[in-house]
Amino acid sequence: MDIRNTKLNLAAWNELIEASLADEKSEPILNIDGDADPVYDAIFVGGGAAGRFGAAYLKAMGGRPLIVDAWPFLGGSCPHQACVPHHLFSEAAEELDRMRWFSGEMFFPPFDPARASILEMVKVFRAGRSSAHAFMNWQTKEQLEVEYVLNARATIVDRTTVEAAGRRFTARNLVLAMGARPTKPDIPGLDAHGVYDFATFVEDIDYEPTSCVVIGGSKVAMEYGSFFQATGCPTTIVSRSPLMRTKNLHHVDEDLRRYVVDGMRKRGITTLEGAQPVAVRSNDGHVSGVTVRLASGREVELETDFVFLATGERPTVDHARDVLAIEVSDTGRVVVDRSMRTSVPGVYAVGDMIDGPMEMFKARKSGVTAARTIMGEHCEFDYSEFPDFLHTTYEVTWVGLSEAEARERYDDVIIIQMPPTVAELDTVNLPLPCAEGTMLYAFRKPELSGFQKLVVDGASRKVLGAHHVGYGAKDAFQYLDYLIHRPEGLTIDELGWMNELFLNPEHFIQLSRLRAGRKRLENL
Ligand code: FAD
Ligand code: KPC
Repeated sequence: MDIRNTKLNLAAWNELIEASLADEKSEPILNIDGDADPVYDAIFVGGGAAGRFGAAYLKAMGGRPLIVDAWPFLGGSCPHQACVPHHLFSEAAEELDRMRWFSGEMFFPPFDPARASILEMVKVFRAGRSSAHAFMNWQTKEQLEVEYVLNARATIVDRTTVEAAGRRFTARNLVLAMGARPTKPDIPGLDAHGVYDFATFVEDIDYEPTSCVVIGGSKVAMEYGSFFQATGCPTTIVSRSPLMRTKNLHHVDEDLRRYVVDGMRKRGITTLEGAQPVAVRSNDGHVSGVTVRLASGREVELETDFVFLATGERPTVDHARDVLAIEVSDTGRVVVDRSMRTSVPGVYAVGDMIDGPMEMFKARKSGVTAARTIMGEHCEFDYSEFPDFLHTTYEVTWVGLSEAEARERYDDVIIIQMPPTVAELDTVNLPLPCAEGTMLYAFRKPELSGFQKLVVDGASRKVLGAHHVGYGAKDAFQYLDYLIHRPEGLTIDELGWMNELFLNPEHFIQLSRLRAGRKRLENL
């Protein structure tokens, strides 16, 4: 279907996307300028966050990009199967958590678990997700003026040629932006009905689970496990590593970790750490349980009708590696330099295909880095340091060094913390942090009101790290990340002289101000 000269509105885009998704034989969607030079500056294979942002930037700089995507929409896995459903489920978990703790108190009705349906939330997501897709398609065509071919799998022919929708496209450069897909662990029994990963969960689940076993200890395991438990579906997480100690999370502070993981257990989640799933059992084709080898070596049988796999993702590299012979690391990531160049001249790789965190900031900025490099700018992107977050029923946010890391590197580490660690002070009853988003907890269930820690180098007075459990701090941490990683850093004096919008989610500005007057800093 050629839509080049048609201005579809959002409803029309929504309808076209839904119809294309529903019909395997649906036509490709072409937005191609047939009058322009047939050789593009770059073809982006994949129009997720990495490909879409790269293409938009290249166009903004005066280049001519083409995006090819197998899905009938742009934006990729984030709005279709990953970040957006994750946030929907995590927000539901937060609401449900409050409703359960305050069931029948104040204005809260008695909590009715029968109304907290996992299946219903998935259906809410499925019914609404194409609206964002529709906007991405409209914006990319009408505002960003990027050409694309959608609903068409690309075949890479060589480093300048791609086939899609029965046509051949050529470009001076190729940008691989094909993302990653969930890995399937090597456990017998995973083919049974009732076993899902994050992608098949939103696509296929067709019944209401009554209990859940999550396999894996990733962020996705903690996030989805917290949601399942919050709906009233008893959940067990089976993880080889302790939660939040998996190797792809950096700078996790131990006090923050303890608050988070204890909080999950307090809410009824069973965590089996150091444990290994041995087999998934089924009955009449539907999953009935998981055999698990515990850290002690003893095997136990967990009864369940729902298994959720959260064992990570692997980049989609096979096709590009086979055709182009690009270098791929042992971990399955395409090897690139800081400008996103692969080992093959003129071929770039971005987003989840390359090393580093599989996160949106890296996807989008790596796409932009490739675009700027192609357009002749010197551009390097170092993603070794970054702020991070996850959800349980809380929003958990951190940036910079943990306290332990800081103590390894600096002699005079100062901690500003709420609630503070003071021997024999009954902080369990302290309604602090009395922060935005936790006010009801602060007044009625003080121990649920979150945790905040700032790590400072006493000698230079520079902030080294910040750690937060609560709600609404993610925004601040994006800017803190920038400030503390500047060459000049951010001192406690500068932080304490900022203007807080009281009552704020994290109290670091006002707490810093209480200490900044001292020549020799002390803990608070
Ligand atoms: P994708 O978005 O996966 O795009 C790849 C595109 O390539 C797809 O559209 C695909 O159709 C296309 N493609 C592949 N092969 C071909 C081919 N041969 N021809 C044509 N097209 C092809 N990150 C955050 O920052 N915040 C979050 O809250 C967050 N939540 C997440 C929750 C979950 C459950 C998961 C799994 C991930 C989450 N992430 C989050 C990570 C984030 O989703 C990814 O890092 C990001 O989407 C990667 O973008 P990408 O463009 O590299 O890949
Ligand atoms: C909600 C939302 O922003 C949609 S997901 C983003 C896809 S993209 O802008 O291509 O990174």
